[in-house]
Amino acid sequence: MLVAVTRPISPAMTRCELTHLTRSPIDLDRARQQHREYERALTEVGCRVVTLPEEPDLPDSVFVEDTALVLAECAVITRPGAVSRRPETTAVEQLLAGHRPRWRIEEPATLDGGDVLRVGRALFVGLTGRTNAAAVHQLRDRLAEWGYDVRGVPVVGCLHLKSAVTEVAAGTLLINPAWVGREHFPGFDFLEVDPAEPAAANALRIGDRVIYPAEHPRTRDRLVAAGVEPRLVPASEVAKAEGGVTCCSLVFEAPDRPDR
Ligand code: CIR
Repeated sequence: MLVAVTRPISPAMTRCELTHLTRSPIDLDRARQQHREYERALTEVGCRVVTLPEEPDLPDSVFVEDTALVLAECAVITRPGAVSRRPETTAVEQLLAGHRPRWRIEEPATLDGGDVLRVGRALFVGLTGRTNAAAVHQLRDRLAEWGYDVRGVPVVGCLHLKSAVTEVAAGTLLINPAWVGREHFPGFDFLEVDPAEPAAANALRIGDRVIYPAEHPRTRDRLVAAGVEPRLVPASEVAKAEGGVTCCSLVFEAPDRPDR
């Protein structure tokens, strides 16, 4: 079955890292309500939600996606680009120890999971303020034995590759072409975000379902017109921390073991 690892909103979230946005007040109660709704959506689309303990001193710890990349064959523990986020990997690595052989991204490489878009055996890796070329090389070297094709992709204007592009249906990418070029994804079909909603390219596809923020109605209409009926979730508070729907879970196949 599919497991979705999540972590609660930290009480320190108001001190989160910010790169492209100016700080605006995060309503922690509302953020927690929205996170519960997100977890309900994960359950609805077929995941068993496993929640790690809260991290009161790690402001960005709800964004578990950035701490690991879980593939069928192994789990890659990242070395997050923001120094404040590096301690987040410890609890995630412990949990993943029960599921996959693990290896770590090592200095001088930095990698945030939000920069990795996996489509089949292709791993598109955003070159951003958080993820560098050394990480692309380490991924390529370590994953070649399983046939992964690891490609570095330049990204400008946003935090992570998956802020700019995600897969919303087999072979179809939802993209903001101002932040990442289509030419890096040969053979795909594209759906562009509405120009009034630049942050609307982050969708979470699980099986044939798509979890999508309720705050981007124009792009949602484009998805629906293209035959994608998203499960909407309110995500206004994580958006103030430059997070979206992919960032708040790590989803992977695991045997059905109710104990973990
Ligand atoms: C950060 O700057 O690291 C957090 N405030 C937001 C991380 C969002 N993660 C993601 O898009 N994968």
